[in-house]
Amino acid sequence: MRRRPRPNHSRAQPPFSARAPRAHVERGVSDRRRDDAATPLMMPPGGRCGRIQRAKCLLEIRVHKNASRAPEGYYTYTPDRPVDGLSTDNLAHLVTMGEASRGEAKDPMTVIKVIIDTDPGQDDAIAILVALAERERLELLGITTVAGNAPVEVTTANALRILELAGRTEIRVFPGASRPLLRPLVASQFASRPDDLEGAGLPPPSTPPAGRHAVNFLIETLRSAEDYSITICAVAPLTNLALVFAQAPELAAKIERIVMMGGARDLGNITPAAEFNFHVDPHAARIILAIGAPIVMFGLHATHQAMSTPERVARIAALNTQAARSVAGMIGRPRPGGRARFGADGRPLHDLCTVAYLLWPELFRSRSCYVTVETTSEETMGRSTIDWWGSTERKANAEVIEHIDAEGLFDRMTRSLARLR
Ligand SMILES: [Ca+2]
Repeated sequence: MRRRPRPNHSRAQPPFSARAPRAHVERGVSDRRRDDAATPLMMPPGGRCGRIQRAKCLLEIRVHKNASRAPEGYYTYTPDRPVDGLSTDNLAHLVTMGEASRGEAKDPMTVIKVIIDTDPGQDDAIAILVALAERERLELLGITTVAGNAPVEVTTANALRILELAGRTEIRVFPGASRPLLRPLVASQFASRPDDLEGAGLPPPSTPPAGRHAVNFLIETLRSAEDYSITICAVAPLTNLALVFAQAPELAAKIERIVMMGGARDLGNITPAAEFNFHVDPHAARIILAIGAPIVMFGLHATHQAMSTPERVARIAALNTQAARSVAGMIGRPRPGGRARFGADGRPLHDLCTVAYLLWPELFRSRSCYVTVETTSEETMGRSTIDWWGSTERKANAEVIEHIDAEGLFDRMTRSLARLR
């Protein structure tokens, strides 16, 4: 599809009311183009739809007959930033300005181009496997690794082992940053493990990593991409991405969205205040939250809903494929203290949520919030500050996931894994 020129709102009167009510994201609106193309968003006279992500010009809006000044029909619009409360009057204004155009309903099913930035990690591994299983919908351009769960040499080897498990060694793994931007790599319960794919039963990799650094791969890939065309699943400390956007901030325009696992609305896991990924590289997290690209954030308050209970693990194990045996072997191991911490036996599959969000957005509910990260206090280092109630009145910079349909998530994830060998 040919891309529309980016509308220039700086010269025009902003078409959206600054007083538009702060609204929760209508579930799936930004992904309607992929998942619900046959049912365009209906906008009644005087109606208003929810928040719309900056996205490719694939959002379809059907306006009812007699709806304000905009004639009945389908429209496409390419917002250059997330907007709240698109109304029929706004739409009429956009049509007048030539920024929205009337067209026919069409099937805009597209393949999502994805890079996974990761530090495998068992839940990273499962996220990668599901992405590989859904190759018709996700085009995995490459995997970039970073120090986090383990040193980068180990996370790189683990990424290669996962690709070999799935028989997808044509996908390259690009080793990235070996330490956070400003702080030493945190020695944690995670980093102290020699092999964080314990239970997977995987041999050392036989394929080598790519000879290019992750940051160079990311910059070159983004630079040659169309605007708003690349999605990044960021499931590790954000060091690589911070280095990319520090070097080339203009590349934020190439990002369709960054779906990240990081932060917490409630308690931390690596410290009382902070979640592991944000704590390991808080400065990188702070940089990424400010680059201006659409961000979807999975904090611990959300990912703790994605629990691999014994029943769910048993359903995966019953697939009895190579991949399923590895997954069940990793997440079926007893987790001491799991029930006390999470309210259920098992472990949360944090990173899986990011890939699942791209595939099945209807399973998630979110809220638009301003989010930043603490970088000065040692006691709360890496704490995510989420303006849940809008008390600062600062412009939202992230869709913060609030609720996950966990049963739906595990059903679909199990079906995906069944497609692997
Ligand atoms: Ca991870």
